[in-house]
Amino acid sequence: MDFNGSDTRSAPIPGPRTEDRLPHTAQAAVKIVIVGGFGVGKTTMVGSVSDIRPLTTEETMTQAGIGVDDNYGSDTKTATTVAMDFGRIGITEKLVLYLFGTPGQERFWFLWNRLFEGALGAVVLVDTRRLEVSFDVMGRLEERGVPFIVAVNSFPDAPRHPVEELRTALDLAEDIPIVECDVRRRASSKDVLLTLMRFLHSLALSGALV
Ligand SMILES: Nc1nc2c(ncn2[C@@H]2O[C@H](COP(=O)(O)OP(=O)(O)OP(=O)(O)O)[C@@H](O)[C@H]2O)c(=O)[nH]1
Ligand SMILES: [Mg+2]
Repeated sequence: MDFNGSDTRSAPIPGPRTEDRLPHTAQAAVKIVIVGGFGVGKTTMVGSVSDIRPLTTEETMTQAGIGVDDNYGSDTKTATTVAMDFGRIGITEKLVLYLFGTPGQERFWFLWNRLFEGALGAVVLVDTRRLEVSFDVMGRLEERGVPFIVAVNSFPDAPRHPVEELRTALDLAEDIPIVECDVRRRASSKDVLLTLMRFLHSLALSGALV
């Protein structure tokens, strides 16, 4: 890149790629956040379900992070989100969701409140090996008045619990949906988003969504 300010011949800034343009049928767009603890699969979910190439802010986890960063599962995980993930999916011809994945490392949690601003709803991604992180996550969403559903990302070596046991363990209200998913699969991630949209719709109908 040429940083010489006197050079007026620099290449024009490229416009949006054709495939990134909003479909002309789109009439409404809503913001959804994907939130959860370290390494639960937020970036994977945004990447698997997005219609456009997702924007990610992943940094390689290095020796420098030892003792500072969480390291659960880091034998297989080499990168972590430091700001956010961004993607987009058309749920119907008219409705488009903008997806914002949050960073999971505790030292970046201060960014969450900004990411929650203007969000219509959230997906709390849960790993059953580390349920305790979810309390912080759900507490923050409740404080901000962002309705959420819980999606259990089923890692192969994670313990399986019946949904009602999970509901009790997470101290979740009866009406909050809990779904199982494999965020590596687009269809599974899309099902999670559809569940959230149905939940938000039912809240709107009951007058609980203001
Ligand atoms: N086996 C299995 N691996 C998964 C699944 N979902 C994600 N992974 C893997 O688990 C790792 C964690 O995924 P990420 O998407 O980076 O998790 P994250 O929540 O964005 O992580 P942070 O941004 O660091 O908090 C990646 O190596 C994924 O390939 C799953 O459902 N099953
Ligand atoms: Mg991530």
